[in-house]
Amino acid sequence: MCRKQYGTENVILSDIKKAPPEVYRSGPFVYADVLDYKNLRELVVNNRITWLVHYSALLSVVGEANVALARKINITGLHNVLDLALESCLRLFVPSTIGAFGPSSPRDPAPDLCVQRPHTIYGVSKVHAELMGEYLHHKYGLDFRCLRYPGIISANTQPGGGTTDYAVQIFHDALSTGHHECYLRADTRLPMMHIGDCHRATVEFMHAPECQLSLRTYNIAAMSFTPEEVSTEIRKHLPHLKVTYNPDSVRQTIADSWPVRFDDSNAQRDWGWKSTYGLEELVSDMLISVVLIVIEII
Ligand code: VAH
Repeated sequence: MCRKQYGTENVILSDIKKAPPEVYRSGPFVYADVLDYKNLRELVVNNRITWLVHYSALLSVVGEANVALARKINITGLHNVLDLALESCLRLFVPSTIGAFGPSSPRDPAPDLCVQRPHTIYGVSKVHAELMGEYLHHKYGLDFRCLRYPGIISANTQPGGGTTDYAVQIFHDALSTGHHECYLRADTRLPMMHIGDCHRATVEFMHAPECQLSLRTYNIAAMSFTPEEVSTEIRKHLPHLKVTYNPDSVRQTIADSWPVRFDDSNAQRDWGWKSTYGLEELVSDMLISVVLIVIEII
């Protein structure tokens, strides 16, 4: 979406590992390690970067399995990016998450401003990112912008060690084996969003005039569903889908500490946020997208 808006050659994707062929062929792709400040600075200076969109992080479940690495990537990596943004006068977008809330937060719905005492290193690091970004905005004028994403559902990404991964895997299972074993209880409701809405929200928010923003960090919402509800919607297309439930204590405990729904009224009022994918549209699009990926692979 950014490349449509700003031109392919003006948007550089980066990672510490090789990109899939279709990503590599889509435009500029470089190596960038958030723990290597010199590497980041060279990229910014050599390419006259103006916006930095910082997605590197260990997600909720994988972070709990490797707290030291999560702290390095999610906090030290973030500080490198914050320092570079100040040094090079960059505008900075950093995503936060429903994981930035905890069991003592209002859960249904969770507003933008409330108690945030998450019980994961992922959540703690994201609250830190929110607070550090807002501090540097108020003290030095850094154009820091942050959206709290729901669970993002995309056919093109492999589950990345998150608590919401089931909501991607179920589509692949429905089209391959016809059976999905869910690691959450059937009634576990979580905020979710189609990748198309996520990308559009991010670009629209980055574009929003500064004068319209009453906050630096906003919740964005689209839908909330349970494993049972998404399974029922998939069965409208694939009646044979069988789902068994085998709750995993780590992921169930994390999910039970997160908001059930987001209040995103500030994003709607300040910069006109409005989602376009509901559960029906998400399921239809995901099934088509996963089929197209399978066809491409064959
Ligand atoms: C996770 N998918 O499950 C991520 C996300 C909203 C949750 O941050 O950890």
